[in-house]
Amino acid sequence: MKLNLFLLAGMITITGLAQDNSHLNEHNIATIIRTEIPPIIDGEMDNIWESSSTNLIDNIIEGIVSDSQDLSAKWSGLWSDTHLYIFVTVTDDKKLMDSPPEHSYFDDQIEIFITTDNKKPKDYWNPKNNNTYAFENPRGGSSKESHKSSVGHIYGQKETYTGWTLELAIPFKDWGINPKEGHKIGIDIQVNDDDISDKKNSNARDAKISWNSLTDDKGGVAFNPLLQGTAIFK
Ligand SMILES: [Ca+2]
Ligand SMILES: [Ca+2]
Ligand SMILES: [Ca+2]
Ligand SMILES: [Ca+2]
Repeated sequence: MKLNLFLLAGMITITGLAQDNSHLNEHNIATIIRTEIPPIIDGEMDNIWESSSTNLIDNIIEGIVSDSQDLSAKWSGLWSDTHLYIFVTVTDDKKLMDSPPEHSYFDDQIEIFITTDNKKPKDYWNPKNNNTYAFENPRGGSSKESHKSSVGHIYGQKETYTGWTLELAIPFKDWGINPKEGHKIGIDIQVNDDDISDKKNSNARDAKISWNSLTDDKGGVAFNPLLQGTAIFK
């Protein structure tokens, strides 16, 4: 599957000076708990999610976030023999989707980057890599995999009073692996926030937060998988 160049373009932040900020990465470690009961993929938190651990998406890597109502988020993971499940809860005061679908990264959107074996290859987008995945999940739009072919993940979203949620099921058969306890993946989850209409700020998002990356320079985690944290299956 060819690269989604639109997504790539959107993930690039023009920064003037090219700096190597990979040393700034703090490498968070998340725990993904095994579940025998699959969650219902509908954007609502099933009881089974109560057994998962919560990871705060709290690094501001672009723009200004005025408070937690403006933009804050957290994610949890579960795994079974067949799937990785991810739940993201976003708090966002103004829900805005005013950019064309191919530029949905300029709206309210969740981006997920995964290295299936935690090896985090330097050339993340090299088509020869079969261990790298990227997803974009615009609020109210179609969640899609932007890197690597797949028979498809399934997802559910829900609007909440304070923001929105995303619930995702990714089949391991797409990754060609049968993970066991102790398996590690590289992962970062980021949330874009658009609050000001494009007519006023010329087609740009207003802020971006991440779980692990501390920078969006040079395209951030989209081009440097070393900016991913690590999640361990338990
Ligand atoms: Ca659910
Ligand atoms: Ca906001
Ligand atoms: Ca927009
Ligand atoms: Ca928003």
